[in-house]
Amino acid sequence: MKEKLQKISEEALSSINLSDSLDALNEVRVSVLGKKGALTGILKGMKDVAPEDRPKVGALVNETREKIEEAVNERKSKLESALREEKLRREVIDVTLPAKKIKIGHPHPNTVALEEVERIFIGMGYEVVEGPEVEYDYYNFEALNIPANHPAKDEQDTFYINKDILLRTQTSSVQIHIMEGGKLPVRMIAPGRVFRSDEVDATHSPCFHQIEGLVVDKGITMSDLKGTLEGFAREMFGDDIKTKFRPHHFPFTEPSAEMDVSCFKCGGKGCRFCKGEGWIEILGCGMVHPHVLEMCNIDPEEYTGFAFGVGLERIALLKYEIDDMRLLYENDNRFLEQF
Ligand code: 2U9
Repeated sequence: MKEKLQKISEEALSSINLSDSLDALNEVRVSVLGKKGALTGILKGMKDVAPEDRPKVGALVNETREKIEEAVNERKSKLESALREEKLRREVIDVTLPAKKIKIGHPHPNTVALEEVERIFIGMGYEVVEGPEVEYDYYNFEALNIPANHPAKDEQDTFYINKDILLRTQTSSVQIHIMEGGKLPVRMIAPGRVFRSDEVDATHSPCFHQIEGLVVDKGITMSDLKGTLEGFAREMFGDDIKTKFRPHHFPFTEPSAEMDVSCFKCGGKGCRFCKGEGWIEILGCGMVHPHVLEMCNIDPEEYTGFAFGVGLERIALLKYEIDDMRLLYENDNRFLEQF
């Protein structure tokens, strides 16, 4: 028995010293001290040992177990400290390396254009008002003189949540909410995201931004509209530009017009930028339709108003001479960094 234990002990100690990883060491430990291990096997065989020899053999087995456990623990702490040292060597930080440059972002061209438009209108006493992007069909269409089956509903096809609720196609619904509030006079702009089920191309996107304006007061005329929008165009595109109003049609304004500015690249002679026209279309506008005022409980005999709408992306593209709207949404820093 003594020889058997001696053999187990020698083999175990040699395997322990040869273990080169914690896993290998654990395998050795289990093979000797585990449930089915060699030493445990000896303990299980104690019943076959003569009763008078049992205390001696028991003491010998315990001694061997203690020796092996001690060797395992010693080897374990050696392996662990070697691992720790190796980790420290691998994770050494070179404090002399140059630091990574922190890239500082800057406003998106849309934001720069929006802030410029807001600055100009705030300067003229306008309030900036925002409203919900998810709207009732009533506020987006009906209240703007676009009843069910009106052809304008086709041009402004959008994403419907259900038959009464949709993603707004224009920010005009914000003005309707304000007029319904009944606080007159109104002098406001409503910037925000709008949605249309349009295919993406160089000039269209299913999601873009508008800035709409509304003035309602006693005695507001088309001259107020022209003077205000001419003033805006001069501040935005330069003092030398001329403006031109062309008759147009919108269901929510009567009369309606589109405003062009003389090309600020060529001064109106005609160039690649204005496609040889000498003029660039900037916005749509008109006198608020009496029916729209009536639907908001405003008496069109007492109050009149004008309204306008500009596409924010259109302003940003013109301002920065960008020829494809998609570039504004790709978030490619190499592009955005230029502005
Ligand atoms: C109310 C009454 C009237 C807002 C207006 C336009 C003309 C217009 C376009 C500009 C470019 C839409 O984004 S775009 O395609 N908008 O031409 N918008 S008048 O008229 C209103 C608004 C609110 C209560």
